Amino acid sequence: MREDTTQDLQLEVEVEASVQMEEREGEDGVEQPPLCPIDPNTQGIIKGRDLFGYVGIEAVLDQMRRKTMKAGFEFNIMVVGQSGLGKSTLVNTLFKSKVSRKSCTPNYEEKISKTVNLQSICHVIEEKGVKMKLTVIDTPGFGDQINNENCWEPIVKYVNEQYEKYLREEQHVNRKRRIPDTRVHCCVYFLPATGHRLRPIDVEFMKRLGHIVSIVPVIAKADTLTMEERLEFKQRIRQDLEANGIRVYPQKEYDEDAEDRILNDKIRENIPFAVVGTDKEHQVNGNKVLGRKTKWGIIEVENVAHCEFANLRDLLIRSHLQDLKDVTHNIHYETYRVRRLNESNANGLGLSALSLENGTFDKNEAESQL
Ligand SMILES: Nc1nc2c(ncn2[C@@H]2O[C@H](COP(=O)(O)OP(=O)(O)OP(=O)(O)O)[C@@H](O)[C@H]2O)c(=O)[nH]1
Ligand SMILES: [Mg+2]
Repeated sequence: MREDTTQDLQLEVEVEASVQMEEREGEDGVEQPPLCPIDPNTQGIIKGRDLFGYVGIEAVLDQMRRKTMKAGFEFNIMVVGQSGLGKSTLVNTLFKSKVSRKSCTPNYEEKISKTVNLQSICHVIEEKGVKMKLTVIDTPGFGDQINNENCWEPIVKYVNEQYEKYLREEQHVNRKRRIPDTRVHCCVYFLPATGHRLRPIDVEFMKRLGHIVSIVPVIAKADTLTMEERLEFKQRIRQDLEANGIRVYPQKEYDEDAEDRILNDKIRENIPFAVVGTDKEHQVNGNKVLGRKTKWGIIEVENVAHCEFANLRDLLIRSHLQDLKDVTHNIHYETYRVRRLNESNANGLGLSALSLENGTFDKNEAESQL
């Protein structure tokens, strides 16, 4: 009891002293030496029961957490690559794997067939009260046509269309409080495990995509590679990516600090992830595991000793989800926005219709939305 009174008194003295200091400073505009010496060890940090100085800034984190939990996350991944590399299978693996096993039970029992249209698969996943709307955009594979020239166009068009949608929403006079985000936050690009190096078509495709979206390359059907082949192939792909100036995620120039750099360097040393996909579950030691059953054993998809699917999933969801969203918003979308607004300023009009290369809005639709 006595202790408290003494402390209160002390606090009062401190407050009074600081008021006096302010007054003294203001008297003739010349800075005066402080009346009482400042303890160099505390340096103005508010400690313990100094409730007079407590503002509650740290509680902002709780506020942000509560708001984000209520609002939930939206995260959109796109899978791209040659036909038959296992894109649709990997999408199923992702939804069937630990990311969602508890919270959704997708009915994918029917056989996966060739993807002919771009399609979105969406699930709301909930873990410890945090909701995430995970959308995976499955795309038809390329490489089936005799002429594969411009096979990247539908993908580039789709990505840009989502930016355009967002931009138009942002420019509405009565815009929504929360603009639905359909922008592609990450593009998982599938490379065949059978080659020696990056193929010209992959170089061309990734070069174009790398300017508009974050690309995470993966080696598909990695169960066909031995451990040595896998290491060697990964290294060669990294060399080729660098030699061709292909920008893949996480990019060095967007590392925010030394801590980021250390974490991202590890990922950069490990890409492309060698993945295996499946939509089947098998019994291993009494546990149900996602795996591919072969004559010589079961390849466990979520086992890091077998393949790098779990590393890919951790990168996309556990460690870099927010960063992928930030890079999409602050870099890719921003580049798109600036270009579109410059174009329309140059025309002296509002947002003009998109050219084919950018998207598909026709002029009437564009005007009616403005
Ligand atoms: N060995 C092996 N086979 C796989 C793997 N993933 C998928 N497959 C098989 O590859 C075949 C094609 O798989 P899909 O998932 O349809 O391939 P896709 O890339 O979606 O093909 P498109 O829709 O034509 O673009 C199927 O028979 C799958 O069972 C894998 O990791 N390893
Ligand atoms: Mg498919």
